[in-house]
Amino acid sequence: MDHYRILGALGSPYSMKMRAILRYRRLPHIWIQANESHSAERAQVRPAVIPVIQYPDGAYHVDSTPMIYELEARHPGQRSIVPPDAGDAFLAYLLEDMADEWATKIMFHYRWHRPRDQKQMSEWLAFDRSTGGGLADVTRYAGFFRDRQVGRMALVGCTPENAPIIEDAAAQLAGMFEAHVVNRPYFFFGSRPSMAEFSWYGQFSQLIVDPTANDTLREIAPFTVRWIMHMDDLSGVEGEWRAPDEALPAIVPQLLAFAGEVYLPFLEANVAALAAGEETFTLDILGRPYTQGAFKYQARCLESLRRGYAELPAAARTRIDPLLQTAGLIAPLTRSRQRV
Ligand SMILES: N[C@@H](CCC(=O)N[C@@H](CS)C(=O)NCC(=O)O)C(=O)O
Repeated sequence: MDHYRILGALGSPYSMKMRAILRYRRLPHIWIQANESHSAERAQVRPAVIPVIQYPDGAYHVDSTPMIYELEARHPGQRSIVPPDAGDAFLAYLLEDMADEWATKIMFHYRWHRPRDQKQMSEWLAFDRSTGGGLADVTRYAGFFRDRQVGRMALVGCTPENAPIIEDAAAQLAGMFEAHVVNRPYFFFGSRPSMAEFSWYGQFSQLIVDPTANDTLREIAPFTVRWIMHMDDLSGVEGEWRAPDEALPAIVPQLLAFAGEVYLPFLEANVAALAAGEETFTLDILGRPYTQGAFKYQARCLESLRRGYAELPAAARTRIDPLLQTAGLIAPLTRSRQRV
């Protein structure tokens, strides 16, 4: 095989993220909407999530972040999405991780909180994977899927109690993007995209489809909506990474401040709960108490971020430390590990 095969779905933020990356990197690939007929292929690899990508050598892979780094190793120098500067590479990784692990709550909340969105999206996602059987089959699967997803909401913090916090966060983040995308370049680390923008694109790609999120975003951040559409196919972009003395756009410190205020405290509260053997944890987010279930996977996120920071060459660290300091990120990135 001379191409990658993406087994994904239009309703999957991580699938859209990976497709946009393969497009930008000009790596030959085909897009396959996953359905029942791919169960055997998908079973080749764990965890059971999408996208699953079959590489040209025939092997199956999952999990977007490791796949991003594998693709970097397999195609060095070909339209890389990891900034060559180690400091910027770390910032890109942190912002990528925050979109994957925290901004996904915004996606999940808007999709499954209100009956209007539950209905539309469960039916569309059922339609996407349908292999026949007519409307009855679509409706039957939609009902099953809707119940399953709505049943998972509390686990990931998308509860009615947290809803106002998540919607406030969405508005705050949308405001940052709206001020940013009207400038050129509208990327983070120069005139070419990094892994961070693709991760935000993945989550946002859903917010411009799901009815309530779409209405809201068009109202409060119309150019962000359009930027999301641009991000989908950047195969024609020929850009440069920023020069060392070139300032970062304001959105980078703003997103870092959000990480310092919300994401890292969230990760630390999660690890503390796991260490104490507690099933749920509560912390203050944007001035209100936020409660959710503790997650092992996200304890690994905190460890990886701390390791990434610890392994930075001294010069890179010196360059980005003032930014991290202002964002309140040095302490959470350097606190000694808690056992989980
Ligand atoms: N960390 C994974 C997450 C992938 C993921 O969570 N995919 C979702 C759909 S977007 C999924 O397949 N969930 C399993 C399910 O719904 O059964 C990645 O970055 O690729």
